[in-house]
Amino acid sequence: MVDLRSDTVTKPTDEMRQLIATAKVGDDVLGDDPTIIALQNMISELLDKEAALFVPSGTMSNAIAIRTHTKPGDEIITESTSHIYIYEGGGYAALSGCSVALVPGKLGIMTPEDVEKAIRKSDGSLGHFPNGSLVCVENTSNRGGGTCYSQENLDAIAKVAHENDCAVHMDGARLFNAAIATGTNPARIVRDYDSISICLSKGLGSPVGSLLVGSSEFIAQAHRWRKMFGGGMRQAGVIAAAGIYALEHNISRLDEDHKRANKLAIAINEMDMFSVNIEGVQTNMVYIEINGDLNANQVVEKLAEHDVHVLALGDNLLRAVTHIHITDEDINKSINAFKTISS
Ligand code: TLP
Repeated sequence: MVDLRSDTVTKPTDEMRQLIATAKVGDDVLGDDPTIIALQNMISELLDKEAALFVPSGTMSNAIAIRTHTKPGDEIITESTSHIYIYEGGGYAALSGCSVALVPGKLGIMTPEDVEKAIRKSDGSLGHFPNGSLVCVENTSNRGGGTCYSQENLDAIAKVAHENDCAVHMDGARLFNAAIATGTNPARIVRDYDSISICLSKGLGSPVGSLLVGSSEFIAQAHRWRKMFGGGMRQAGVIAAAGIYALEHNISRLDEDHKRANKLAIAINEMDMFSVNIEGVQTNMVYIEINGDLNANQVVEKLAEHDVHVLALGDNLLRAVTHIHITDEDINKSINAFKTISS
């Protein structure tokens, strides 16, 4: 089975399972799980920030970040196709009491000018406006196609946010894909960001877990919100061990996923029935538009007959994502399956 539905489908490899089996654990709610402490220290060092918090998921990590940075009645500013807006159940509203100002993006990427335009302040508005207090930037942008922000743009957005008394959070679920694709040190990418969420359970191949990273003060407050959201985990060193393995072994290999996604994108784009915006294929994702009579669900079913699995994300839109289990052979098999349907 070639499973291109998401990079979240990855399963721990034998080497990773070995570390899971032998991990030293403690009670992390009491603060004494040595493996979690080691993982949190590792990511803080990697991103050159003071502290980090291990959490169950990327969604919870973003939710905790939003709750920590804002007050009920505030507004968050984010791109119109961001995960925080589309795929997190409206958590910013339900869990943080925030409204959202949406910024249009090109392939999911915002400009600092558009971010500035979207920031509304309660002060000076006769109380008409909510208080924009947090800018959220997704890098890579999932719905943008797995696209990367330029460093100049990231720095400028952080500057605009801070000049307008907003904190700036990065949903870096796939930050390391961005780092590898742009050849930039991850610490440099997030230098001006107040908090960063990274996912261990996507391209990095861990079974569970995300990390929220920031200043010691921010993480101390986030720790309290993690408790209230029910995200405190006890002997979770068993999954943190997988995270340590992932950070040590699975970052540099992301380049292979990017090359395979590129090959798949170019081949599919040559077929009459499908088109891919190649400009948007910068990391491990391929968004495919269907031009023929079949809709996305029908194409998904036909591909499944060839044991190739992708996600339908709209009437005419498919997504294929490469990851650690996808080989060159799998890419060839997928190209052939698409060809059969297209012909
Ligand atoms: N993305 C998943 C789905 O939820 C859409 C996927 O298959 O791509 N930020 C970004 C940018 C994400 O893409 C995701 C997951 C998350 C946050 C949430 O992570 P989890 O699934 O751990 O809550």
